[in-house]
Amino acid sequence: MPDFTPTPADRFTFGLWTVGNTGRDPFGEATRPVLRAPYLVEKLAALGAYGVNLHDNDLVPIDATAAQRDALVREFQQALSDHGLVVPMATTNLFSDPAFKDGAFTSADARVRAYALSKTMRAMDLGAELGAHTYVLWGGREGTEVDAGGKLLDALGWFRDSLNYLAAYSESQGYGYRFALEPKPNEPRADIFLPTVGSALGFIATLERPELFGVNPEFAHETMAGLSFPHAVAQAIDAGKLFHIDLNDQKMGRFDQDLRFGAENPKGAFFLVQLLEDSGYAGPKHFDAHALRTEDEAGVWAFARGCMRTYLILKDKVQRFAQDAEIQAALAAYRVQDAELEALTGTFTPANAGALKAHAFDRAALGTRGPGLEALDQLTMELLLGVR
Ligand code: XLS
Ligand code: MG
Ligand code: MG
Repeated sequence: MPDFTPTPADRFTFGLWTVGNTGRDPFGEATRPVLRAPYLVEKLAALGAYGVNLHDNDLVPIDATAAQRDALVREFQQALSDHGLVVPMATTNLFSDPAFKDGAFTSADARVRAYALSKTMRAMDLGAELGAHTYVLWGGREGTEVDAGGKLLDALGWFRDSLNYLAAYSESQGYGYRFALEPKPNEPRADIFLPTVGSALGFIATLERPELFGVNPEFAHETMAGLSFPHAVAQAIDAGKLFHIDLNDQKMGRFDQDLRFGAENPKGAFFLVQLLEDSGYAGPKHFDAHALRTEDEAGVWAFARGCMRTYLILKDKVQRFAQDAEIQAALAAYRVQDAELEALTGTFTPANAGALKAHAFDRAALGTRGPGLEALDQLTMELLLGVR
């Protein structure tokens, strides 16, 4: 039995804001004290994590002086090098400050849009200084509660202009960032722009440098929209756009919970891990989640260890699934091949189309065949429940 202890080779990352979460929610104050960034680095390294990610203001307070900023960055870099952690991803806090209450890149106020660009460029400088190559853009305040302002089309245009600007800045500085748009349907805004992975993929195609942009899908976000996370991730992989991933869990139809990975929907988590492993996703596996508000610091580390262990346990299940003869036989039986018809459907030619239209299909037989999904799914469940 493997012991499921993570190592940096597993490429697990956490945000400073995740293990540093103090338990504050819209109805209650913090339940845990603030833990400083160097301490979080030390603890994550001891647990076997690979890296740590951050928003600019997770490390540097928004009103810090240049000297304070430099001292905090130096201290953080020292902790990273002492404990062997890297910073693969950075992002900007464009949601906490009241200046962004009606949007950052999509604010109707040109001064706010300009401030958002300026703040993001400075946060990109910080990320580059720390070695990040992925830049996440989560538009938490890019949205509306009411559409009386009539800015829907303009907002998309302002958003596009900002992303084009930031990509050009990255290139001009030689940062080489790959940008990952993170969709979310709602919270904190009632309706956030680019609410799903599909919306973000469509928008990327309209940018000046689409090759620099991909997505950062989050389990909780697609689930909040009532959508399947594995389906969203599959579409991102298919488009060559899975630049990063935020792993956590979520009850459908609830407030944004950021639960421990696999805590609520282990079967969905299994199919997600299978997708990532089988498709050869090589990026970091980032846990964008936090310990329950009920927990003390011990609970925070139990949470972090739990995220990584669950991933490794599911990865082991993925291997067992691939080696299970009965499951593989059921999978093989599920797919029906037909060389003659596949020769006609592979490529359009007038001759193939003509032959296909003339072919006599046994429609009744197609409709009566049982594909065996009940048995296959039960085998999967038994494997997940540990009896195979
Ligand atoms: C919020 C988002 C946020 C982003 C980074 O729901 O998940 O944490 O990942 O700004
Ligand atoms: Mg989230
Ligand atoms: Mg996230």
